[in-house]
Amino acid sequence: MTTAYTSRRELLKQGGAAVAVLAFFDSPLFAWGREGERTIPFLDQPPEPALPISNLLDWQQLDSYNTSNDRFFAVGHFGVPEIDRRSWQLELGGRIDEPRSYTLEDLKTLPKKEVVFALECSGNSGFDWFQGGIGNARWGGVSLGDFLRSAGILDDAVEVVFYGADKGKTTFPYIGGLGDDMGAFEAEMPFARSMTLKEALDPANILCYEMNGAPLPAEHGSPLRLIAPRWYGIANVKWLTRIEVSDAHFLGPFMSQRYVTVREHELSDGSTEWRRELVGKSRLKSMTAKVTVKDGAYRIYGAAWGEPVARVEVRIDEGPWMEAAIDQGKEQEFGWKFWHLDWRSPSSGEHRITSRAVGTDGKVQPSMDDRIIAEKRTYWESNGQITREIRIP
Ligand SMILES: Nc1nc2c(c(=O)[nH]1)N[C@H]1C(S)=C(S)[C@@H](COP(=O)(O)O)O[C@H]1N2
Ligand SMILES: [Mo]
Repeated sequence: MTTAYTSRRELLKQGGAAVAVLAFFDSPLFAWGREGERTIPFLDQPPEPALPISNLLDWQQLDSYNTSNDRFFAVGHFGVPEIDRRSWQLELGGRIDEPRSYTLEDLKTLPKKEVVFALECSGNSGFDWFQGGIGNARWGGVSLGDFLRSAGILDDAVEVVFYGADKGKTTFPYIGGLGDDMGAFEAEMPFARSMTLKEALDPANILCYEMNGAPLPAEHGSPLRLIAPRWYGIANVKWLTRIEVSDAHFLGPFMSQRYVTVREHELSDGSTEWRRELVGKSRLKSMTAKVTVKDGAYRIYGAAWGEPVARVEVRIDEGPWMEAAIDQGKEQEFGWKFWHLDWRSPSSGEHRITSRAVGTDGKVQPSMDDRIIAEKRTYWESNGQITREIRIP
């Protein structure tokens, strides 16, 4: 497992020069870009957001590897809950030796762990106005796995459920079995998501109380949130109040009604099968951020994330795929990668720029007509290749 902390320690073993170079490229001093270059605006600028999601990333302004806390996008389905930070405690219960409550000070006595992780909303790129639901930060906290294990997990445990302090009305449309004897009803429920016990024990997960070295801000889940670096934003439960180790499968509304991908899947005999799948693990993706020019030399910049990225390729119009150079984030297992490609002598007029990430497992970010994207009838998990349009003067 690579965290910011362990990778730096590993680098120390490799010798001072490498450390100095990498530390420089990862430091705020490394300006991503060329001095004095000018951005050529894309023709396809996103319209005003249709939902109250604050701080959507403005891709053309992207210039620092970590997104600052006050510019990081925020999503809350039931608003930001009011939490009294002096009396707040985390409850741990269910299939463990003994239920217990923890103050933030209790948690801070455990070893601190940091992870650099690009957190993306699973709805990002699902709408034309929603292209900036992503940010990259250094998250600090304690290992979730170590925390759970220290409580003594019982043998029959299969899942871990994470509850937030934020609550809201949920409509249950129809919960009947044979016959519709149980009609729709409403109930007030806290935001909650679960993972299997095995997924929860992934050493990458942390119970997080710090963001980019500062206390976790209110809108990002203060005082404590889950950071689950292999997952979309939805699994990263904010404002934690309770963790339950369970012997049953949890089916909260954010795992069964909302955040479900529906596909109209064609079977080999030509018939159609409707598939409903839970939105969970993040997917391989890339995005072109901006095109700049300096003294007539054009350059394309972008980012890639979602799964371990081996390389990024870019094509102009219907041309060949060209490999981009990765500038930043190489040594971060879960951080986004910043890349660039020099665009030699573009002709004047309109052009289309498409990027695709290639995973370390050889997987390629799907094209828009790949069936995994084309068969989708919902906007979640929109990791198809994104094309941006530009006019070169
Ligand atoms: N308790 C709680 N946690 C939550 C949510 C929420 O509404 N309530 N929204 C989720 C979603 S959909 C996303 S994309 C991320 C966003 O995290 P951020 O606001 O820190 O960017 O939080 C997730 N965690
Ligand atoms: Mo989200």
